[in-house]
Amino acid sequence: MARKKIALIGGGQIGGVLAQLAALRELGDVVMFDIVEGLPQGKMLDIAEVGSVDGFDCCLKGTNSYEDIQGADVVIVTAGLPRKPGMSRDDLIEVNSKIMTSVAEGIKAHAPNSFVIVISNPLDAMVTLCQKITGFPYNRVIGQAGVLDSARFKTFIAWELGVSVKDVNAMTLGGHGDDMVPLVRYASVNGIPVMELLEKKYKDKAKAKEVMDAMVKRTRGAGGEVVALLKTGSAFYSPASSAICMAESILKDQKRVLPTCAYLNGEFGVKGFYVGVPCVLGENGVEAILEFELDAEEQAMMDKSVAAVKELVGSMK
Ligand code: A3D
Repeated sequence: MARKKIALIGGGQIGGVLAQLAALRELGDVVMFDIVEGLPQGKMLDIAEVGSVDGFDCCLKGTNSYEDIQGADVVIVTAGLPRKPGMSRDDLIEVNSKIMTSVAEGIKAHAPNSFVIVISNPLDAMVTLCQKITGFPYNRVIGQAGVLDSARFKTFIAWELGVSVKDVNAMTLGGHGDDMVPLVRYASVNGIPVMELLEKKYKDKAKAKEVMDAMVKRTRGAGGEVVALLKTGSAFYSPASSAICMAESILKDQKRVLPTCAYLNGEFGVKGFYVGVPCVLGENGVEAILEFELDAEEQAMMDKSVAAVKELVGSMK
């Protein structure tokens, strides 16, 4: 059986970590494309030369030619500018739309059977554009945002409760913007509702709510918090890990349930837009969208988030 092939479009900060993680996990052979000459070649050579130390054996190649992505099973797109302090993700739309247009044309021409995972921002708009230009079926074009947003939410809960992050379960829905929807009602520590644990900890319902509200706020602004600290770019380790988790679920047909920016056709009351929802990811990409009842407050937050996505997508020329 042929080895799987992963193509990375964009060899910057996230692209480099994606390549290293894909190699460490031996997900398949990896090719990295970038328009900067020498950058993808240098990064891939650097990673390849440590295979004997890390114990991986896969073919790693850097390229400036789309022809080299031929036969890719999964393509992960990070091409595009990242945010600088003071910028919102939406400020990137004009420049990154142009980049995404050329990237999607390259994928369409050279990896027509691939599954595409977009990371470039503004995420919801870039996934929409990528699907439109490739013309690939919706189950084959998705975006990474929710795995990371949920991971951030889980991290803050674990820190607050002093428990292992491995035992925290929580999820965010909606767009990858300041209006994302962290689901408080379903946040749990091995099934025990987080709100119940907070109320026990503080012996005060109002205080527990205040603490949770602060975690929700920090989750919504977590990307910006990293940008403000780094000053020269945005988070890169965490988005790379998150996208690799999605790619792995597809490549190994794991059928993991992961919050995914997926095209909705009526689910959660949304039709014709890409929005973050829990999806089963397997060998056919998005194999199912797990729909469930939102309460009035959650639905109102979802509606607000979806409205922001619609406005963002509508602003694309
Ligand atoms: P960066 O390190 O600047 O890398 C981007 C790379 O894209 C550079 O190496 C460029 O040379 C390359 N590039 C530019 N134009 C093209 C093109 N036409 N074709 C191919 N490659 C090109 O950025 P980064 O890796 O830190 O971030 C990449 C993107 O991910 C940005 O848009 C970020 O905003 C976004 N991002 C998304 C998340 C999510 O969770 C969704 C998180 C963090 C960053």
